[in-house]
This record gives sequence, structure tokens and C-alpha cells, in this order.
Amino acid sequence: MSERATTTAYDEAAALIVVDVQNDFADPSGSLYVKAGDEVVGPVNAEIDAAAEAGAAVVYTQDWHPSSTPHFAKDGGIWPVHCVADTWGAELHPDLDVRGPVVRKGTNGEDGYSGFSVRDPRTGATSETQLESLIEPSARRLIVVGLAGDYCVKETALDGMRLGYDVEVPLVLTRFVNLEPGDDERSIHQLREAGVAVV
Ligand code: VGL
Ligand code: ZN
Repeated sequence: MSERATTTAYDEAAALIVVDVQNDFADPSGSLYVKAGDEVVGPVNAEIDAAAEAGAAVVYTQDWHPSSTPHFAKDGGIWPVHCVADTWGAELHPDLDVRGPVVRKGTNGEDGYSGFSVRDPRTGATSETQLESLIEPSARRLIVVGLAGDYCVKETALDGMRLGYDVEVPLVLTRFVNLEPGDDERSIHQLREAGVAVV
């Protein structure tokens, strides 16, 4: 029994999407550590517990890059090398409670931040991941948590809206990269404009 309050009531019409809670983002020694990212692991676990108990789907995403990809600054992108396939940094955080399928994104060097789709950096063509197929057909409402609030959480939530779900992003369950100061506020604004409940 969990004593901790969750951010929302779970039932079979809800799906919890746990985005990129991986060592490179959530461990202070990770290569793209999101400030205080480690603080979300405990509260996210409580949420997973509540969701699973209520019969809601719980699905995870994992950023999973080749060692060279236009996503990385050294290859023409903007990010330090992170979440390279089969390295410690790409592993889900060891304290994260994994109770559902994991969708890997970026596997073939694709770019893009949403858990629902990836983008070929050369052609710009987007393709779907398996995420939507893993959410119970009964799911109407998505709760998107994890890292980072201004990239993969935001894009996953926006894609969820486009796909016709009601979407919630609880702020206590995410943290922001803030590559530019104020990215957190701008992301929250953008999410709310799109109809996401940022709570
Ligand atoms: C992410 C930057 C680069 C994320 C992934 O998971 O939010 N951010 N790759
Ligand atoms: Zn990445």
C-alpha cells in the first residue's frame, strides 16, 4: 500500500508514459544530466504503482542512439553524446520500477523527441514507433512523466494531443534541461496552448 498521493486518479482509461528515465539524464554523472532529474525517480515509482494497481497501461520510452548521429553536436547536432545503445548511460535508472514494455527511439540514427514518432534527419520523413500500439485500446487519457520536460516529455505530450488523447503533465514528475534560460516556462506555455493539462 502506498502512502504517497499521486497526481491523478488512475483507471483503465488512463495510460502512464514514463519518458527516458535513464542514467545519462537522471544520474548526476550522466552526460546530459537534467538538473534534479534523480528527484523524480521515487515519485514516478509511486505513480507507476498506482497506475498498475488500477489497471492502467504503463509504458516506458528509452532514448537509444548509435555512437554517431546528427543528434549529437560532434556530428552536426546540438547534444553531447548521450544514451548510446548498450552503454550505462542508456540504461534505465536502476531504481526505476519497470513494469511494462519499453519503446526505444533513435535506434537507427533518427532524430526527434516524441515517444510516438521518429524523424529521419536526412529526408525529414517521420515514422511511428510502437508506442501507440502498446497503449490499451481503452486508453483515453495519457499521463506523461519523466525527462526532459522541455524535450521528450513535451513532444510526447503534444503528439498525444494530436492523436486525440486527453493529456496531463504533472510538473512534480518531470525536470527541464533549460538549454536556454526560460525553456521551462516556454514549454509549459506551449503545452497549455495545445490543451495539455500541466498540473
Ligand atoms: C532528450 C535531449 C536529447 C529527452 C533526448 O529525452 O528529453 N533530450 N535527447
Ligand atoms: Zn537523445
